Amino acid sequence: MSRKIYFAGSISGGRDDADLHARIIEQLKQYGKVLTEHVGNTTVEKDRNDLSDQEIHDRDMEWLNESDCRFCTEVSQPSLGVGYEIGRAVDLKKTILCLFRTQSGKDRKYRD
Ligand code: 6K6
Repeated sequence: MSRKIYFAGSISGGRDDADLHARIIEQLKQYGKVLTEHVGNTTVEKDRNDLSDQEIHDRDMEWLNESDCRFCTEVSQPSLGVGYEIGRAVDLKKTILCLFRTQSGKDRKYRD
């Protein structure tokens, strides 16, 4: 059975990295089924399918729960939702891989 991967990335936090997310998701597909392909979809807002915020949250948490100990995320674009999902993944004892683009310069913001 194929491994289930939960990929998280900023949506309301900003869609500047949507293309990058799509490329990461394409790569991740070599290793299993990515449950959250919509995160790389630039038309995610249109793909809402009339789900309420509560229904989106509950569906995402079900997917996070059933993912095979793998939670991947791109954190260069700060996002409350991704932060929340990282916290939930820690609680569920998932293996977490956070990717950060040093070229974004966002790590230097609070260092200097
Ligand atoms: C977005 C706007 C209108 O409709 C939508 C559809 N929204 C979402 N669908 C599925 N997952 C979502 C949606 N919005 C946020 N998420 C989850 O939160 C994703 O799993 C992302 O990893 C994370 C992004 O959080 P924000 O705070 O940047 O939105």
